[in-house]
Amino acid sequence: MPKLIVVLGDQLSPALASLQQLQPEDLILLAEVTSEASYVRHHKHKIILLFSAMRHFAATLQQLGYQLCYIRYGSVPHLNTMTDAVQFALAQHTDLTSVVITECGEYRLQQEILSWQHQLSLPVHILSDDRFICDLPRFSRWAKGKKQLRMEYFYREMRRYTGLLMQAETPEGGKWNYDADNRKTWPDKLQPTAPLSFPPDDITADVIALVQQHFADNMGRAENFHYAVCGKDARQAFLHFVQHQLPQFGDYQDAMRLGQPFLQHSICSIYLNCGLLDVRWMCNKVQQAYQQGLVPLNAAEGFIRQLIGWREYVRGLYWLLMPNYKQRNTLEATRALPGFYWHGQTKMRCMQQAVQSTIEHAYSHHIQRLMITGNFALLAGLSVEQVTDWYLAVYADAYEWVELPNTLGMALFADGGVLASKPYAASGAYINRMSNYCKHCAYNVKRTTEADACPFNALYWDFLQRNQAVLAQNPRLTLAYTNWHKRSDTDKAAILAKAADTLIKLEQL
Ligand code: DLZ
Ligand code: SF4
Repeated sequence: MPKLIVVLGDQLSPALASLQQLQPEDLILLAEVTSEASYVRHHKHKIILLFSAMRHFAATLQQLGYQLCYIRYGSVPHLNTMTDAVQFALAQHTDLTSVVITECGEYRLQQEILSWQHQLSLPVHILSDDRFICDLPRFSRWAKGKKQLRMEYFYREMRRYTGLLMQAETPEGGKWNYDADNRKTWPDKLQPTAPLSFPPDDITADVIALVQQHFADNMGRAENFHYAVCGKDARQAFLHFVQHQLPQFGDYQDAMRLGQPFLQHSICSIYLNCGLLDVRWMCNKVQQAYQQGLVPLNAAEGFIRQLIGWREYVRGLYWLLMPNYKQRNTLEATRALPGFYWHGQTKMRCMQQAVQSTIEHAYSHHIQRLMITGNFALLAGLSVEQVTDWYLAVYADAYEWVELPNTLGMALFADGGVLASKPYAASGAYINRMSNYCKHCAYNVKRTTEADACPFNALYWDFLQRNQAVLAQNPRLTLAYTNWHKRSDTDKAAILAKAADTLIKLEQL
């Protein structure tokens, strides 16, 4: 009974649940379709990565002797959606008797897939995505009845469940979390190790030409694409990280440095989230490096926490809380996203650096995303919808299951504290402590109301003042509000006036 096995652009894993059912008579469908390529204005590198990785994945399956229907972008007139692609494949291959797909990563597309049950005259089987360690029923059981869904407790359960960095029931080293050791600033003399980059082969060169032709106005330059596009290269990139960067990843994971977009970050979320890397394999490599004495515990634990803790937790929350989660806007943030999020031309050095690496690489690291572009959006009250669409579009590792909780919940506090126990709001002082940006900035980080004052400073106080009704009772903000209320009325008025002026002139910052 031949089946149609549909594989999506972020499901490029040989171990994918639907491919585990593959029989020689089955047909595998991969399709480059307009709707997926344009539901947000994806960065050019994100489209190149996925189309090229899809073509490489298809070529490997074909070499193994499997039958494929691969639809190239624009090759079939009027074929726009995944549904169109499935109908096209079924019309060409009338012997197929069922459709099999692994559950997808976005609510939007999941609704489309659910509609196949009614639209197609064949049974449709949607399989659980066991590339994640915690399946969705297990996450729901964990969440059930809890007043607060804190990542730390979920993470401990995942450590016990996987046995990673565990000595029987005890966490390695006696503590679950070594984050307190992971906030060092970048030393002047230290040179970061560059992540591995991969020159485009013929397949990628074809895709680059396609993206230049059809997505010319999207963010980024197609010519400087340098990511891995197959599992073998992605694994090599990750092993390079483990050997050369992981030893210092922990210490400096929150640091930022002028002209250094990657520092000791792995950038492997780009590969992991489209299926080129396997989360269990990555964690085992990190654990082995720790056991062999090659990396310190704070680095190994910090990295493994991102994968089996944070990543699995945001995915669980996304599916638990959608579709309502996407509508949340607790702080009523509606201001239009300023143009510099797209072109990077701003005198604020920190924003310019974060947006520039986004434009150049479809990447910026987690502190740039949270404490620079995210923090600015939070302080300025930028539209939750526009900000979340921006993150989903511009990062090569972004799919809604991971992007929405991180942006709407963590960075913008729009869920009112489901995900974070306080808003990650910070003035310029934090950015100055964790980077050398302020030394290279037209604004003065020590000033708040003067003409050259750092915009983050007045906006920070204005954020607290204008959201007082929602935030003042938060125990983690008591000190911040006490400091605000200690100020004289004249000071407060001057700061709020400066913030109002800054918000009017956002485009000129
Ligand atoms: C992001 C993306 C893009 C740009 N293009 C395609 C595509 O043409 N075909 C495809 O199967 N998938 C693509 N994707 C990834 C999907 O949007 C992704 O599977 C969903 O967002 C669910 O995570
Ligand atoms: Fe950013 Fe302010 Fe520092 Fe300039 S002074 S880099 S705007 S924090």
